[in-house]
Amino acid sequence: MFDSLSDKLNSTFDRFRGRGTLDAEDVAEALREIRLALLDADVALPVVKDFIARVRERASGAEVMDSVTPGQQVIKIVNDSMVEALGGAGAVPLNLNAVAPVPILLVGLQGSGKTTTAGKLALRLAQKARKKVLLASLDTQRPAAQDQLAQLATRAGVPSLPIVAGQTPLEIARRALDVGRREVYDIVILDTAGRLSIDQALMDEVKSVRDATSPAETLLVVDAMTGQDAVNTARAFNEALGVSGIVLTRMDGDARGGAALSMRAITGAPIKFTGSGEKLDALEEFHPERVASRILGLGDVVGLVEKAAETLDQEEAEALAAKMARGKFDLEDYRKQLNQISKMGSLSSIVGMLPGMGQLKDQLGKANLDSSVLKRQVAIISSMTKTERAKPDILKASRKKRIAAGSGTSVQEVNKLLKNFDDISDMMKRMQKLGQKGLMRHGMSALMPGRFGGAKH
Ligand SMILES: Nc1nc2c(ncn2[C@@H]2O[C@H](COP(=O)(O)OP(=O)(O)OP(=O)(O)O)[C@@H](O)[C@H]2O)c(=O)[nH]1
Ligand SMILES: [Mg+2]
Repeated sequence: MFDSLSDKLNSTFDRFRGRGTLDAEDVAEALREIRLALLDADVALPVVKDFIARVRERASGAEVMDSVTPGQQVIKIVNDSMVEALGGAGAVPLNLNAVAPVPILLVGLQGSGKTTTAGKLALRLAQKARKKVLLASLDTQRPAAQDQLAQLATRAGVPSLPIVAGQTPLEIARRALDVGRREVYDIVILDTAGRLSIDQALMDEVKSVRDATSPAETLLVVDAMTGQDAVNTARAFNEALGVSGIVLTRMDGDARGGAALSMRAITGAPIKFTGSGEKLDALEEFHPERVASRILGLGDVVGLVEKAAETLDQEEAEALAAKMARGKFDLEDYRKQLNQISKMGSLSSIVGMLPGMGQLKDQLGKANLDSSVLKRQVAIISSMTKTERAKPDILKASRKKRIAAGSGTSVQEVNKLLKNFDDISDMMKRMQKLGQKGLMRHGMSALMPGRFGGAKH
């Protein structure tokens, strides 16, 4: 599906990959090539423009890390931007938070794959999620449409609503929910009729069904092979109806992939599933990061840059730990530590590297330093002069007032930060004195000043 796009991007990246230096001209050239590749893959023009602008902005602002080449770094930026365009990290699951039987409504143009998708979803929900699913066809347009769904239901091993000749779609929908309630189904999947093009009659019919059933999901089924048209269809349905998610079918075909890339940006609705064949098990959750790595074929580089970023953090943390262990630890170090901690989302990163500090780590973890507190502390230190950071002893009332004002905090908060810092410095000094042997003999309790030793803090 994404083969051609993938090939083109890769030949651009190949030239890039090993380069030691990159100037603005190189990046501009690469962006031109990426732009052409995306347009050629049928990605909608505004989406391409946004994408390129985003990559350009990030590439110009990015700090280059030592252990990766600038080319690799740009490739990583392209990857991240692509993940975003596809909807951000992680699949968006079906929303089933509603009173059972939860109605799921499938809409879309003729032949887009609604009925097949209904069968696929029923199979998935019955087998993987162990739900009791009822399939109902509201398609009174095409002769034998209801039979088609009944047969799919049999293949999926899921019951379907008995066919009553002459009922309108709305009547069938109501009956489906009645049966769903009476027979205690978890989910009722409603398959609607398609039209050759978006017309008022189709929209009115679907709207009346939607209003009568209040579906938890209104899934738009679109054929990825229709390229730019798929996006226009999605936009029209979304404007008329409001869709909660998109199922992109025929991803197994030789479509150029643009629809997948444009869909989220144009409609705002997440792609929830993709269909990749006629068989009932050919339905996949849509994971933007996996799709991006399929398109870019860059798993290696992305992993490498992520690792480098981690190592950078790791190296900084180790340098800090060494300083702490030597008892040389000033407010500047403390600020770095706070930054590290807020980046890693855990308090224990640095302390955890010191030998035998597991217990303290736990206690620190419990001290409720949430990220806003961390940010305020960093702001306070940032408002100090270099000298003040190195020699906190000189911080008297007037300086504290200035720092509080500069960081948008209070003198009280400045004092609290200094107290925290003192406690940590104290702990460092104790550790110094005890040395490794003392630590083993006395255990962690020898280290604990009031703040970290007691249950309260
Ligand atoms: N290759 C491939 N074929 C698919 C996929 N999904 C559906 N089809 C085929 O596309 C054709 C039309 O699918 P349907 O599910 O009947 O489409 P529909 O939207 O219900 O069509 P109408 O009810 O007529 O509007 C069938 O032959 C399906 O087997 C897919 O993901 N890949
Ligand atoms: Mg159908």
